[in-house]
Amino acid sequence: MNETDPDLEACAREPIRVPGAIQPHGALFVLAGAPPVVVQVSANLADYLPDGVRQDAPLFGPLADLGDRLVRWQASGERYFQTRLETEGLIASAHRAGDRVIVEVERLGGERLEAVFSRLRSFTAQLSDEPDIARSLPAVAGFVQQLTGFDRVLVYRFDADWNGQVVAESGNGRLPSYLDLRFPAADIPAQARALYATNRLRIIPDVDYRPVPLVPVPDPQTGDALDMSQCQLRSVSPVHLEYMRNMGTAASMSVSILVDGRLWGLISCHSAGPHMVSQALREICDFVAQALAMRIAALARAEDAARRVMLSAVTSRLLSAMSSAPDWMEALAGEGEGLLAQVGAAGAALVSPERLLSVGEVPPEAAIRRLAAWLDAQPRQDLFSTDRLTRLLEQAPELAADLAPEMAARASGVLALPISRLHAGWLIWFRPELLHTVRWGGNPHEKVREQGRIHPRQSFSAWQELVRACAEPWSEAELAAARALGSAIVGIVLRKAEELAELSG
Ligand code: BLA
Repeated sequence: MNETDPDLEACAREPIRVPGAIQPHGALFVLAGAPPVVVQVSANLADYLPDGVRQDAPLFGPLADLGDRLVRWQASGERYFQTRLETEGLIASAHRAGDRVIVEVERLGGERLEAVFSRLRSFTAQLSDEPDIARSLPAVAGFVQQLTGFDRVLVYRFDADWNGQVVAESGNGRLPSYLDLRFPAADIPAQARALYATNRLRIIPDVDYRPVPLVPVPDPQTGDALDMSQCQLRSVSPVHLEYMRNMGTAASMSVSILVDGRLWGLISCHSAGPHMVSQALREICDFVAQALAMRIAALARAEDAARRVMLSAVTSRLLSAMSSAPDWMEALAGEGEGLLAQVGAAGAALVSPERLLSVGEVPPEAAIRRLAAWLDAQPRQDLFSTDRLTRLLEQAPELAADLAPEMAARASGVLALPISRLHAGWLIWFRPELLHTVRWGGNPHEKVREQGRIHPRQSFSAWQELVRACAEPWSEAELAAARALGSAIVGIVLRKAEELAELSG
């Protein structure tokens, strides 16, 4: 599934930042100028604030004090402002949108925050004790489910192509399990992902809500649509509401997990019936997602560093074996396990015009020679790698007949290193096909069309897709280890050639 598909482009063009309406679990007004005057309101404002807000006027009466506090906040340069309106039983949050200030109000939740904080304290201790990412995720899903009372809480992780997989789950059985299911990238289109990287939390307490329009819908002074990117009450894309109904969920909340500025995944929560989570508890969920994100970043860096140390130890062992032996190719092939460990491969071959030495699982000799000849004919590069043999064969259709059937199983992944400046010499590592069965939440190649508009899938039953001729991708650390070995080999080969020249000269 790719994003140049016209239907999916239409999805990605839906202007979700400017719906001109809110969800009804709160109300909103927009201030402009100094002293600030109310220029737009949500049509339901009187349900929340019967007194003190009138269009084209400053805040007055019971809200005059809020007006003063907002002016002081604006002068402070802080990004957000939040305050309780105790007598009204509301919480007000303000943020800037261009030169406008948007104020959103919601009812205060009844939760006892002291109890929540003591749970939060033991949760953060638990999170920092978990030794790896995999074990941190169920803890997070469990904590968020307990905290919010959603029927099902998922941790959803994006891959490099923005497809996603449910990697942890905590539920009460009321909704089906989605654990391990994969979902195609189109389910969360590009503009939604971009928005979720800046506004980290969204809630839809009732999928059947009636949108409440802004009054007036465009800005009365500029005629512009109100940019609601950072609003908590923003009305949601109708396509997505339909998707939720198809999933059998009446309420959802999702929290972005941003690792080093990139959307790593979401904590995605659902209930079968309408379900609201107070502003304060939502803030705590955002805090939990950020704590998890920091933990993921730290663990990933530690795992990468440990891997690099291990790989460089392997490199030194290979080098010392090579430099002390009379025949360096023989010596390298003799270090079978180390040679494979260098990049985490299942097989390796050393190819020169005269010889072919191999270790582990490799394709037949004729196929290796064909591949080396093809590599020789390519423009010189310090390394060639692919984790998809099919992609290599698209680049090199002339190889397909010889290689495809034999190579897929043993050599879906190829990493090739030139080992001689003089003649055709290659060190080629191979990885086997990762014939993994991928369970998709709905067929990603199926899309339902009606009257020219694309609809989210009706079916969420697991659908099986076999990923053929794909290997585990080569990591940055492994590519770096291959390069390090490559330049060391070239050095050793040169030195040996010089020694030889001295001896004979
Ligand atoms: C938004 N789609 C979303 C969101 C999620 C998903 C989590 C964020 C809003 C929310 O929290 O509910 C998708 N939810 C999932 C997935 C899982 C889940 C994959 O729980 C898996 C477990 N959606 C489609 C198609 C289109 C589409 C075909 O399937 C386009 C035509 C659109 N999805 C779409 C849009 C939004 C969205 C436009 C943004 C909604 C908004 O924020 O206004």
